[in-house]
Amino acid sequence: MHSFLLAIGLLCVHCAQTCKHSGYTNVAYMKKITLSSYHSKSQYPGSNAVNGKLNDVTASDWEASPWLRIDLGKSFKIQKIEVIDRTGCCEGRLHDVEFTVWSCPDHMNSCGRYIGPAKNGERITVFCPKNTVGQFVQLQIVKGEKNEISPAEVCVWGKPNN
Ligand SMILES: [Ca+2]
Repeated sequence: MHSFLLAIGLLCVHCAQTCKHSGYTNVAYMKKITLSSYHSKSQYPGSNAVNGKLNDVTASDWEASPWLRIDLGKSFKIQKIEVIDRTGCCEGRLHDVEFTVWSCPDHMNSCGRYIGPAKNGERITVFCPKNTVGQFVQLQIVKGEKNEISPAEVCVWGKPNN
């Protein structure tokens, strides 16, 4: 049963980058990721956050306020951001995440904050305010002294801004 559910989960994420969802698609899939620091860039590369797989993670090093940033390549209208937490261990490391979207650094848009802590494999969804537009999406842990940001996957639901 577990493998069946996992297969369904993988199918959904795969679907996310190809299927229409009320006109929105996962515009983060296979885009460029930057982390504030890396636990191991070769073992847990940033690309693991947008590769459509739920059985891997990217991981920052330990720091107070680690962040993960996605460059969507161009501006999109963004409806919501989803984060799928890691499985197997350490799921509670995802907590107090601030979600921010912007194109120009002098105009940051907040899409809200997730308090948590997350449960094993939990899918977290934050909805951005209406008409949120941006090229960059950032997740940052904003509480505590020693944190690691290490999601299994991040999906950004957007559509062309034109
Ligand atoms: Ca992944």
